[in-house]
Amino acid sequence: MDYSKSKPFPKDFLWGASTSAYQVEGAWDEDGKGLSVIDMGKHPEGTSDFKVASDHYHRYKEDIALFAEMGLKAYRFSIAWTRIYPKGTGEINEKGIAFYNDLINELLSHNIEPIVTMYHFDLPYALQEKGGWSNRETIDAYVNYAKTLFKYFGDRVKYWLTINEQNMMILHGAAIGTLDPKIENPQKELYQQNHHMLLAQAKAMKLCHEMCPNAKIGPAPNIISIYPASSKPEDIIAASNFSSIRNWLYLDAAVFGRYNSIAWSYMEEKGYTPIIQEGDMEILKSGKPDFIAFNYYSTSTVAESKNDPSDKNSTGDQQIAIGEEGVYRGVSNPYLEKTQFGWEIDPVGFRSTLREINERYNLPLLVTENGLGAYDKLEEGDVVNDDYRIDFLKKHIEQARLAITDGVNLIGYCPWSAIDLVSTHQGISKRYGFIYVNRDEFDLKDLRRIKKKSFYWYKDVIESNGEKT
Ligand code: BGP
Repeated sequence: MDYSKSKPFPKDFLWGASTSAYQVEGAWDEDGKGLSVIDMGKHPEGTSDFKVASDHYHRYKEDIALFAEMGLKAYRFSIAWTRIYPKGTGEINEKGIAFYNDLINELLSHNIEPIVTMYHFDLPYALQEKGGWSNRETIDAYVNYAKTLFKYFGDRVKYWLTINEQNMMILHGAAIGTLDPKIENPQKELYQQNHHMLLAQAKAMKLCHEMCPNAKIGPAPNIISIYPASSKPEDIIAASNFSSIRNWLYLDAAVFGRYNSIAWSYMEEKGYTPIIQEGDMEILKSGKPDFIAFNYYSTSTVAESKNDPSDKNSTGDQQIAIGEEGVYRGVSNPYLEKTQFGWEIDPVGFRSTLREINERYNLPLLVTENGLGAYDKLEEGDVVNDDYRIDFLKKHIEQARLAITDGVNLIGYCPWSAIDLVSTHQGISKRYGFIYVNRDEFDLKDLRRIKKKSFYWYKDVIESNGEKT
């Protein structure tokens, strides 16, 4: 399609940017905050922990002023469950409520729409000690937490996201730091946890509609097109297998309240099917999302399984396709370049992903993450020339516009990340932000904020409603 003939971005398009609490806030044990599984996790050698992160907890006003200067219409952030309920449930921590009240009010005073992720990887450790998502009581704890969020913030927050990247927690929990190391046979247990998360999500969506009739709520998995390595029929089946296991399992459950049949037969074959209690399927059906939020970084390309253990070429990274014996085998795509961290760059795949989700669910779509992790260099005079990031985002925005022209109801685009923050497992050196934070892995320096070249570029994009990229 000819880009010049494509439709414009809608007038009220939510040009935004994203962060998550534990990666940006710091203040890990301040003002009554409890410990999360992330606080208790190990960090790969040479990478920072999350104790100070970007110190956003203390500098949110300065940061929001910068977001406003950039012209953001929306800011997608997560609430740390452990600031609201230090033990996951029980007593509310008023200081946590106060912090997010202030943050939300600050955003609104700058006309920035808050988009709130209720849970972004940081499960309260007190719940983990009682079995985490393996324990059905965690469903109740999550619903109780959701109720508190709707009660205190529902008068001002119109967009809610239930769970960030549930699919990545199931498939790559060890890499992102959410997998409980005590679980011996993780796969089967993880699908039981997955079932519980799906129930918690459905209940929260229903509750949101009851308590905040003007708000909208949706899931936020990581969804990507899966390409077959060739036109060989077995490769096509492998791609379909992986897509069902990685993508559609999560969205079919969220939207239709049922398990995807290919994913279910996969779980049966492997012995991973969860125990489903009476009434569970009704609960799943009772939660209806108003939109689908999703994170997109790259596509995956897969070939038929070789049916031997060499298929298990796990790299421990959430965006690099692994394989599974008898199911599929991840291969690299010869047509795509890679980032400095080995993630394939595929703007056209972004359009294809948007089209696929739209065709399957026919719901409004909101992109809650997309971006380029790179080793940025702070040059003399406080300059960061991140032209590679501009190039990456520009190409994705152009493809998003083509998807809109294809008929996709895309309501917003929130790249990762609004400001530099600590990556899930690759430290602060893997930067994504429009705003540079002056610190290294272990030297916190002065943590001062510096506008990157991409900051000025994104400001122009927003100002022109996507006409100028
Ligand atoms: C997603 C997560 C984010 C974020 C991003 C980039 O999986 O939702 O929390 O970190 O990926 O990943 P990374 O930090 O590993 O580069």
